[in-house]
Amino acid sequence: MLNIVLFGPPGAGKGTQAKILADRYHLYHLSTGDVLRSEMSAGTPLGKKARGYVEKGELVPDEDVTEMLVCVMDKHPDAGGFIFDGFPRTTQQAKFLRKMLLEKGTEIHDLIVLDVEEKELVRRLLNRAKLESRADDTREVIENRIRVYKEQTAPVIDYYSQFGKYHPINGIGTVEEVHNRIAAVISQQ
Ligand code: B4P
Repeated sequence: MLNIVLFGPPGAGKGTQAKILADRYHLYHLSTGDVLRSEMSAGTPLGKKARGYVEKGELVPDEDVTEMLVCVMDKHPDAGGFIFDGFPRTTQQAKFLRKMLLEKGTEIHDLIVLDVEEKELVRRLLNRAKLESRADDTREVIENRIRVYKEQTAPVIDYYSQFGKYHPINGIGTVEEVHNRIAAVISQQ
C-alpha cells in the first residue's frame, strides 16, 4: 500500500497534481475539499454545517472532517493506497491519520509539500474564479485561506519532519514539470 499526503497552501496545485498521481500510481484520490463540496451541494447535515466554514475560508472542525474521512476510506477497502489531498490540515488531524493508518497496518510514506509564493497563489485562485464559481475563490476569502494555512496548517510539516517524511517540491512551473518533480520523490520508495 502506498499512502501519500499532498500538502501546500490553497492554490499550490494539490488537486491538480493529485488527480494525475492517482491515475499513474492507481491510488484512491481523497480530496476532503471535494467531499465537503459534494456534501454542501447535496444539502446533507454535514454539508450545511461545513458551508459556514468553507465560504469564510475557515477550517471545518476536526471531528467532522475526521469522521467524514473514515467514512470515505471504509467505502474503499480494496484501494491500493490513498492520495490525501487537503488532509491533514491541522496537527490534530495528522495525529488522527497516523493512528488510524497504524491500526490498519500501514502509514504515510511521503508528505509532499508544494511550495508556491503567495502572489502566484492569489493569481491562480483569482484565475480559477473566472472559470468556476467557487464561493471561496474571492480575494477576501483567498487571503483568509492563506492566513489560516500559515497559522493552523503549516505546523503539520513540523509534525511529519520528525518521521523524516517531508519532501518540499518547487510548485512553480508547468503542471507536467511539477508532476515530474513529485514522481522523482515517489520513485525513491
Ligand atoms: P480545498 O478544496 O482543499 O481547496 P484548496 O486548498 O484551494 O486547493 P485546490 O486543490 O482546490 O487548488 P489547487 O491548489 O489544485 O479546500 C477548500 C476548503 O474546504 C478549505 O478552505 C476548508 O474550508 C475546507 N477543508 C478542506 N479540507 C479540510 C480539512 N482537512 N479540514 C478542515 N477543513 C477542510 O489549484 C488551484 C488553481 O491553480 C487551479 O485553478 C489550477 O488549475 C491552478 N494550477 C494548478 N497547478 C498549476 C501550475 N503548475 N501552474 C499554474 N496554475 C496551476
